[in-house]
Amino acid sequence: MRSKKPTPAPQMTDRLFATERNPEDFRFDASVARVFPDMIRRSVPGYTTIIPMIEVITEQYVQPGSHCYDLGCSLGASTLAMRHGIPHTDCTLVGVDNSSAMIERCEHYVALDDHELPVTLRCEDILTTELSRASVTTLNFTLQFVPPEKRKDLLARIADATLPGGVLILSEKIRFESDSEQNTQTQLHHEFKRANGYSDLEISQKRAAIENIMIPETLNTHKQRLLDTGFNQVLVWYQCFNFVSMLAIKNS
Ligand code: GEK
Repeated sequence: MRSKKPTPAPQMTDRLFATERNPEDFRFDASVARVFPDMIRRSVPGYTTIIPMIEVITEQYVQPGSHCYDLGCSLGASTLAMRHGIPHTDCTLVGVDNSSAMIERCEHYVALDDHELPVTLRCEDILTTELSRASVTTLNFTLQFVPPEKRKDLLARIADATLPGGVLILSEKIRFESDSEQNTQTQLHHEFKRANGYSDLEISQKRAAIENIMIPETLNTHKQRLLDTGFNQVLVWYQCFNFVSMLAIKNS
């Protein structure tokens, strides 16, 4: 008898901040995991472009017999993009997230996907998860949730684990050196959210909930730290408003 494929989870609309709520820090719990695909698509400009490009970049840099990591994999959108970009059957693909609600749902999405490369999911902290022989590592909007003082050590660990010719795909919300550009780009981001159906109350409550746990840095800070920690070249391959994706390359 053929094993029964799981059915897709229904797509839930993000209404988490639609009504007035007590101020408390945002957490990646079950209520967030349930609406996450809708939340990230309507909140992050470029997300729906970045995900398929992660497949393209992975295909370009993956090396036979290497390990690929998606750090902060959430429900596995970036993990599955990487999976489809890996043509070698001797590679391993590992998704890591410290939210058990995310990992439980991610297992479901991975099972629904039809690619044959196995995916290992770890419910672990990316600051301590084991990394080695990496050709492609992805931090797709995850580093921004790591306390700033811990970011350098994490990036140094990733660079150390990266093989010659390997890469890190780093997507982040950034802030700008100039107050005027910061204000304009923030305004445009909020317009993007309004155009996607979020109300002013939802925008302001979400902003208050994440301001202590999501700390954006400037593009220069990111680039310099990637160079300082062991990558040799850093380029921006995508930007929309205050959302950027970089490619950090280690020399072969
Ligand atoms: C995507 N990459 O769909 N250790 C492990 N996981 C962490 C840590 C940590 N220290 N800190 C945060 N996370 C995904 C989207 S979401 C981005 C990534 C967003 C996890 C957290 O639990 C969450 O699932 C993810 O990083 C960030 O392409 O919500 O804007």
